[in-house]
Amino acid sequence: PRILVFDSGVGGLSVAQEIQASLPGVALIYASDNAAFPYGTKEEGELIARVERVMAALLASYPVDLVVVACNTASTLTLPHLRQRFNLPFVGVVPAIKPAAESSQSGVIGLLATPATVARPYTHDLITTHASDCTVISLGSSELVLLAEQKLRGETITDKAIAPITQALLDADGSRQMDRLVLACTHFPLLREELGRNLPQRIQLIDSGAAIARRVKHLLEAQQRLARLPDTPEHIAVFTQETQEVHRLQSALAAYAIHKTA
Ligand code: DGN
Repeated sequence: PRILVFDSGVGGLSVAQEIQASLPGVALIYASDNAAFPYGTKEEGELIARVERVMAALLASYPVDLVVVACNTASTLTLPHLRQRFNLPFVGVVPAIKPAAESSQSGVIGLLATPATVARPYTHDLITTHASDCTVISLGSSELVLLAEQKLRGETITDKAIAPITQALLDADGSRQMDRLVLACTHFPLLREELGRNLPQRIQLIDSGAAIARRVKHLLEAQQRLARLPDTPEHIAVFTQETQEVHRLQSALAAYAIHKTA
């Protein structure tokens, strides 16, 4: 089987990594819509149209068994449209508010996402449904998305760059009770180390990657697609725009055994 893992940039690699760990024999097509990066600042109608158009082009070139929309910003908006238009299973990545609320001892959880995801009705519904008895401290950051992209291009991300963001969360949590932080943008687990270094130890970072990998495995099993898998499937990466930046990603992609196509 082949899976398409889709994001605006490199954030979906945090999800691709979890899928590779749980399903080592499944081939991945990693698709980055870098021509339209970042998604977090796009108007809603524009983003829906963009994602549908790019998805149609990708699926025409790369037939796959399942699509993972490895972007919270796109998933919280476009999934119903994609499911209606394409006859294929779509797995979306949405904020891990439920596990965070369930495991929090203090009842105070943080939500770190793009400003778009923080503002989405979908996200508010998740909070009402799963965290109604919690205090949720939300912070939207576009800066962190850029920092994750820079890290994968080989740059060092300093505490000086991260601290203003983590400090804003801590300031909002004046009572110092937050004990879970939902990383609700797929770029952010790529900065897990840097974020962790700048937050007190009591705050556990929670993302959706492992749950997505479980869901993908379950769906492929149900379709009986997991028999006789190759030992080393070929993973490829495609970009909607060829830029200098894409070339600088080569070694990061190689670390995931993903090869860029021309
Ligand atoms: N990786 C995307 C997400 O999970 O929301 C956001 C990246 C972006 O385009 N802003």
